[in-house]
Amino acid sequence: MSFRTQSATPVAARRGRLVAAALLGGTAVASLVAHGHGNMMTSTAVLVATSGSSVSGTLKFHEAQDRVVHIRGTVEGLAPGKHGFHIHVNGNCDSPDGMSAGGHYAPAGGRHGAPDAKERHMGDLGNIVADASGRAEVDVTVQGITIALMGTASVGDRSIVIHAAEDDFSDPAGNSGARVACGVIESDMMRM
Ligand SMILES: [Cu+2]
Ligand SMILES: [Zn+2]
Repeated sequence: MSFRTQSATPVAARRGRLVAAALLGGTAVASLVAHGHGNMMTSTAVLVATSGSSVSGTLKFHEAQDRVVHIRGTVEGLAPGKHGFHIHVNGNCDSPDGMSAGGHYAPAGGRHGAPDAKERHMGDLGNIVADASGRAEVDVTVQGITIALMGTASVGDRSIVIHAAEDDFSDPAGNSGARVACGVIESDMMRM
């Protein structure tokens, strides 16, 4: 967890700038950020392969109700079978091994767990399942997070990481192995 501490300052600064940009970016954007009109809020994570991996994909985040986020998309280039996937704390996929994304997003703490477990990190999403051709369809609904850039459970400008192995839900990180792809969760409003 020392890594998270080291990276906290620059990431916090970047988040602050993004929020400021959102608030200054015009009436429509400011109103969406301030009021969190759920059905208008979408984000996208473009998954980029880490070094030695050929995993790619795109995940769309849609917050239809406040703090109910639907994540949908396709991931390709995987080994067949289950792969852990989580929201990680830093919106930074720059390092070749994906470690720049930091640890699991866990603003309320807790032990690592299954998505439906009583105790879990907020970013614990379970596993995706790749078919024989290495393709996984992702279609999950996550309660208790928001894609808004502000708030105590904001996953905006954080990252989503796909792992080489199955998440077995053991603490601290589910034994899910190397990071094979990483994507920053970016608001679609910021991309326009
Ligand atoms: Cu992870
Ligand atoms: Zn976790």
